[in-house]
Amino acid sequence: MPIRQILTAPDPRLREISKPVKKVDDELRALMDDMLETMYDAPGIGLAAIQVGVPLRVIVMDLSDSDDKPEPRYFVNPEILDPSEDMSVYEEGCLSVPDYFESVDRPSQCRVKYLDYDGNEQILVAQGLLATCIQHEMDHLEGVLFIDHISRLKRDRILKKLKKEQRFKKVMDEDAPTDGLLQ
Ligand code: GNR
Ligand code: NI
Repeated sequence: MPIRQILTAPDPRLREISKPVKKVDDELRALMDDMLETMYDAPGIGLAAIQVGVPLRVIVMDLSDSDDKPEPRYFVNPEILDPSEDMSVYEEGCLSVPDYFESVDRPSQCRVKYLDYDGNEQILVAQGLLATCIQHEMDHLEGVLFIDHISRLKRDRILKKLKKEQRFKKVMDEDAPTDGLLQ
C-alpha cells in the first residue's frame, strides 16, 4: 500500500471543496488505507483526502499514543451536528502547513454523523482533541486551513516562508546530479 505525497500550502488544490462519496467500496477503502499509511508515516494524527490530492469527503485519524495499539478511525461524508457554544483553544499544526503551530479557537464539543470503513452510518460525540481534530479535518473538506483562523499578518508571514522554502527545494532538485553524473 503506497504512501502518497502530501500537498503543502499554498497549493491551490488545498482550496478545493471536496465532493461527497457516492459509495463506500473497495476502491475507497484502498484510498483510506493509503491515507492512513501516509498519515502514520508523516507522522500526523489526522488526514483529509484533499491533502493527498483527492477531492473526496474522506478523513482518517488516529489519536492513540504512538507506543500503544493503533486506533485508526475513518470518516466518510462527515457532518458536524450541534457544535457547543463553549470554545476550546488548541495549538494546531497541519501536515499541509509543515512546522508551524498556532492557537485556534473551536467549539469544544460536537456530534459527528458519518459513514465508517464498512459504509455503516455512525454518530459520535466528540470532545477534547477528537473534537478539535475532526473540525480541523472538516475544514480541509471545505478548502479551509487552520491558518485561515489566525490573523492575516501571521498567515501571510507563514505563507511567504512556505513559498520561499518551496522555491529553494525546487532549485535543489534541478541542480541535483543525475545518475549519469554520479557514475
Ligand atoms: O497531525 C496533526 N496534528 C494536529 C494537531 C492539532 C490540531 C490538528 C491537528 S491535525 C494534523 C494533521 C493534519 O494536518 N490534518 O489535516
Ligand atoms: Ni491539516
